[in-house]
Amino acid sequence: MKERATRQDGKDRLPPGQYLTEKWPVLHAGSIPRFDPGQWDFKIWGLVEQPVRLTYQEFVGLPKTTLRSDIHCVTAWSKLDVNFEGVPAKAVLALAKPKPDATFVMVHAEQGYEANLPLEYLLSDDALFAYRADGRDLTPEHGWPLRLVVPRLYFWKSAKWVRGVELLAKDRRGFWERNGYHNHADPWKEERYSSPWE
Ligand SMILES: Nc1nc2c(c(=O)[nH]1)N[C@H]1C(S)=C(S)[C@@H](COP(=O)(O)O)O[C@H]1N2
Ligand SMILES: [Mo]
Repeated sequence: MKERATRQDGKDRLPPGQYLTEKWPVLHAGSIPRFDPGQWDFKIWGLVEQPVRLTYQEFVGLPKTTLRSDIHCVTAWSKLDVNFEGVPAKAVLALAKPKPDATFVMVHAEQGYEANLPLEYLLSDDALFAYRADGRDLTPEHGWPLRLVVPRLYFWKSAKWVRGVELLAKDRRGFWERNGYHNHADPWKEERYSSPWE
């Protein structure tokens, strides 16, 4: 009974140093990009058998799913049980057939934003390219028309306004990772900050 109460409370789902919020703060570098459905595309390239380019219509035509995720921002707020709707990252990547030596990805978003992570996080069942949250289209400030959701890492890895994925044999640092954030970013290990040379 006690454990159940705790779970409902959400405390056992709160990583160390985080506090719960009901609100959904907006955080990003730069400005909110303009979305032009005729120009928008989504690309997968690098270490793949079959480089892929999808138009917006093609992307939103892919089989979709809904996933309930907790999100943890490095600035210490966490929000539980967000219902994201979109396309499983695993299914998107499968279109390009990653080569066996692909072990890392660089996620590319508008205005040159990049976030790096091990490929296994995108191949796991909880990673989603999302266009809706809690029953509504994502708002522009939360990443419309498409954002990544990787719930097991701090939220800066979940690129908003995402436009593609590059598959890599060797890790390379993304935007925040070059600017003092941790390269790996596991909230349960409090991997918040690091120097670029570490
Ligand atoms: N394209 C892009 N995506 C981004 C960022 C950014 O600066 N640009 N910031 C990241 C950071 S630091 C966080 S905490 C989350 C915040 O997402 P939210 O504004 O939807 O809460 O987006 C991430 N995705
Ligand atoms: Mo963040």
